[in-house]
Amino acid sequence: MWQSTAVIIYLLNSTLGPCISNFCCLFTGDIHGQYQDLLRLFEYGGYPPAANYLFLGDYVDRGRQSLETMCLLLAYKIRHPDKIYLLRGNHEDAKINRIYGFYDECKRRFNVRLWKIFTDCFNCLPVAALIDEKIFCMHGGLSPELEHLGQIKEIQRPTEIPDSGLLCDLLWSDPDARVEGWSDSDRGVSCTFGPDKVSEFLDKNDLDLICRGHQVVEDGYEFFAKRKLVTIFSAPNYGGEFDNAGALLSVDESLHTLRYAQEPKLFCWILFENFLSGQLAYAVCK
Ligand SMILES: [Mn+2]
Repeated sequence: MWQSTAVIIYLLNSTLGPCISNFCCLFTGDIHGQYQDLLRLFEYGGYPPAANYLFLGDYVDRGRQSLETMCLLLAYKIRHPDKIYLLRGNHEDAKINRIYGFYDECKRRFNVRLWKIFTDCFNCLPVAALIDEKIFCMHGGLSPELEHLGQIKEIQRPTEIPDSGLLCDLLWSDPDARVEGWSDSDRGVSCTFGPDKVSEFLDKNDLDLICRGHQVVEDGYEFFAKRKLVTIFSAPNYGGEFDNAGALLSVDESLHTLRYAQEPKLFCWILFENFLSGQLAYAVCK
């Protein structure tokens, strides 16, 4: 049954992952097994199919309930395939979740075979999404090897995550304001990129915004490169060690319409919601 689930997900998403039009949706960052917070997030944003969701990866590891988190998200994916999209994070990888908690949770509560079946499923997940041809989404960030989006379509799935190269960078890289161009990452994997690389990539591909997760940020969201990139993180009080907020990012349909009706390509309106406090912050991205 689980193998067939993996195949269903693989078939439902094209090789680039979702290329969605007119998709008024909530973007969601790292969850990391914080299942109770995932439920609060749904309570705030609406349980599928009441709202559309794009999850940016890192569902498992660190937190205590990776299994519940993954099972609920997959169940929604099967039940409402056009309402929820799950991208792959660097923790949806056997090499990583063997060490950081998911393997142990599967083994303790069920068995190692279950972990292997999840590995097969993770190897099928798409790695990037494109919303309305304007918002480019992935878990980590840009890659020095990435020139145009067509290259992502060529990545064959199922696949493991290699130690370097395009696929690795999409899931592992980070923005760094101190960097110009590309630099080595403190993570020891992949690289960091400066604001110049964000602008360059968006201009070249006629995009408005990069939306990614992967880094814990104090408010649950954080801009970079003059609001051309945003980091979303949805695990509040991450691991019990941080006092960060968790955020959802929503792109509103009417504002989208406004954008295209009045100032084509100029504005991207975004509403940030801290789903724990209910605090709202509005932002306009040029
Ligand atoms: Mn990550």
